[in-house]
Amino acid sequence: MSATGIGARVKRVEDKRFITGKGHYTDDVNRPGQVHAYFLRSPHAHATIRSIDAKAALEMPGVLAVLTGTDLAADGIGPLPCGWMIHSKDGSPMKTPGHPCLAQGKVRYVGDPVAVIIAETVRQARDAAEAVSVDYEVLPAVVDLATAQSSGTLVHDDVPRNTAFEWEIGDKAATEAAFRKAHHITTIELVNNRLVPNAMEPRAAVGEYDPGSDHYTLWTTSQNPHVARLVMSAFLNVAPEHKLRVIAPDVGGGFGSKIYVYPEETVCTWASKKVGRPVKWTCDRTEAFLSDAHGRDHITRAELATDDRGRILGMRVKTLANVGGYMNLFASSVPTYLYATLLSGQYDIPTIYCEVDTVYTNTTPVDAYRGAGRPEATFVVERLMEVTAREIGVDPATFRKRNFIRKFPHQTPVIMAYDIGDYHASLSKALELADYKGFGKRKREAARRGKLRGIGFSTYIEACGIAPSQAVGSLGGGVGLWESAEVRVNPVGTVEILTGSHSHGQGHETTFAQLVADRLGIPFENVSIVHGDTDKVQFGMGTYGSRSGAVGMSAISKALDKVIAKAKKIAAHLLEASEADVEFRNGNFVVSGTDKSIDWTSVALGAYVAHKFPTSEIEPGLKEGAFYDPTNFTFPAGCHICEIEVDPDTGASEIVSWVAVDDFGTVINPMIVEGQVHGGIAQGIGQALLEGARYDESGQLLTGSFMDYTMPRADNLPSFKVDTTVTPCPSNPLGIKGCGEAGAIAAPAAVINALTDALGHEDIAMPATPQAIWQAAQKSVRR
Ligand code: MCN
Repeated sequence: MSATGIGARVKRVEDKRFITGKGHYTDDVNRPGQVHAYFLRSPHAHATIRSIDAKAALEMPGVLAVLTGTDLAADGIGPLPCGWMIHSKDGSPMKTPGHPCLAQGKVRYVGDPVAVIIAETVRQARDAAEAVSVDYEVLPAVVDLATAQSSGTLVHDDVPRNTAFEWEIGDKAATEAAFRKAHHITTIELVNNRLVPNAMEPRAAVGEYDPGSDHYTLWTTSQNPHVARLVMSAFLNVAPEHKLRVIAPDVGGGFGSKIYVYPEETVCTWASKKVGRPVKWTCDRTEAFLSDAHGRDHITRAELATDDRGRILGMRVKTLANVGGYMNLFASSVPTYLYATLLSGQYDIPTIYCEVDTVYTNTTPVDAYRGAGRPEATFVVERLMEVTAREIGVDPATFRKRNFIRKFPHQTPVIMAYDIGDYHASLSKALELADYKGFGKRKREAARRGKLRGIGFSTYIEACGIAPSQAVGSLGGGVGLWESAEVRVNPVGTVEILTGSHSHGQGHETTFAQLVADRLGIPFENVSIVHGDTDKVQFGMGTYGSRSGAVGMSAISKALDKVIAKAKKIAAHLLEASEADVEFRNGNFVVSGTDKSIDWTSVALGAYVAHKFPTSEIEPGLKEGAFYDPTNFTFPAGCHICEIEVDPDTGASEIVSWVAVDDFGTVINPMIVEGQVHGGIAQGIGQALLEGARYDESGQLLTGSFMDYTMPRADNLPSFKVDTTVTPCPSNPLGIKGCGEAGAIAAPAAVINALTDALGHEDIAMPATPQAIWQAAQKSVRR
């Protein structure tokens, strides 16, 4: 392995600019003549807008315009789309009333944008917003997910029971039959708490219209600028599409929350033409709490049927999923195909039946957040495994081992066909690293100090690199799931990679360059990665579902194959040898069995000088592109073990040890992968112990700032012990499985399983705050 090749711990090249304050984010973009947007948002969760009076605001200093939903409608701009069509079990299509960029007639959550004020400065726009008079008729709000379907109030008048769809997967009759045969049935009820994404950089946009060329440019904090352009150009009526250029410069984290086309960036683009000036908007943290799509928010009842030898016979799950006030772009796929299809976990479960009712409430829209459906599935499965093991009196590790899938490929009863894995290997390694055998001793020692100590497992699976396009399309996904790449070799042999993937913290500039340097045998520094600009990269599907390694890098690999094939032809002419005799090794084209060779740089130059090969047969230059559509998802899996100590007198908890053994197939950069795992675990621990969005009965977000919404900090986290096992993924040429979400998927179940173990199996909901732990500890002591 070279010092910068595949498998090397190369330091992230992008970090130099990030940690020295030299990153270039959307808020750093300032255009000549730029003005500022401020969004007036609804203070009510549910209300009819009787009228909006902007006269006074329009007369205030610096104000150029106050635009509302009526102006959007007058320009023929329709609602934001939803990208994934789900059908209910009765065959009816999901109910997706439009999501207007600025409210039309009604507001449906606190923070719903009602008007945009455009002014010379942000302050002037903000001041003017106070002078806009909106006459609301406040309506009762639907806030509680559990009762939303039976509420007398409708979030959307044309959606009965506030239910977007009632979906099912699996074989109901076979599952019922399995439960009838069961020796033991475990039943759990759980809530997967609503989370606020809180990327470090809030969303931002600068829209600019150039009347000379009739072109728009939008700088924005997007994870997938090409999809944003496609969607936005369609409903902003920008035609042809290329008259809108979308640039996502450095983006400071997304975690899924920046996949969608939101109202604000769309409005800035549209408004730039209306006011004839570039329009800038930067979200503040309070707005972000209200307007970034939230994550999770499920209520689930789940049952597991086992036989008298502790083998799983079947699983039954009923989930209520909250989508908030509107159906966001991917919101319908998250609680369905990204959730229920993973309920088999790592286990050989003969039959599963799952129903999902997806429900509107007067709350911020909910969509994908790191893991998107897969943490919710893992939480259901791994809590069921834990509770069942206790109820049937089997050690939780043994119970898992007994039910692991052993043979691959494995067809689960819920669509997914797992290609490869070795779940025994990751569990065994994790048990060793966690010194599971010594746990009893540590628990007794903790008890002597008055502490309750528990250990919890999460043997999770996830599906990344969502694919293939045809399969996803047949399930209602309105997008292709391939990725594109172009390899441009310059005459001096340096290489530019244009990729449709987007990096917003995952280190693509490093790992993608490692792949290229490794394949071409050129210095790592001679490779640069271009992404995030629709005028530079022709098209791409962007980044979500931990797909950039498996899908994005595979597209690069495919384009590299083509470049090498062409370079070989040119090299053969330069070497005056037959192409069949030329081999490409370590950056040199070598005539087999001789010492004749020519290096990469000379061939690159030769391709452009083009004197020594017939240009009628071989075109000059060296540049190739590829689209890569994988044949399957990748299925990363692993075992996380959490050990926790609880002080029963105060409810304080401390995670004292964390072991993670993950299988990400071939690892390109172990240091980056470890960083991804650390970050994901931190977010998962945040969900389990600290974070939770809460609304009051009227739909006001009570946890709307960092004073009330607790993010994990370094002192909440232990030092993680991370390791890997490797089963190379067969569905892409590099053998890569995604790693970007694994920690967030695995961690919540490991924490809660450890806590319930510490608390004498007293159930506890997330976030398990000190108060909740203290109450559970008191119950446990009384029992
Ligand atoms: N990698 C590797 N070897 C592997 C797999 C991946 O070296 N076997 C490298 C990749 O080359 C890439 C990184 O690890 O540099 C993550 O790769 P991958 O798992 O393919 O995930 P993506 O790059 O597609 O990133 C998306 C994923 C998701 S879905 C969320 S959510 C998330 C995450 O990554 N959001 C993040 N990690 C994040 N990290 C940061 N800092 N910020 C976010 O917003």
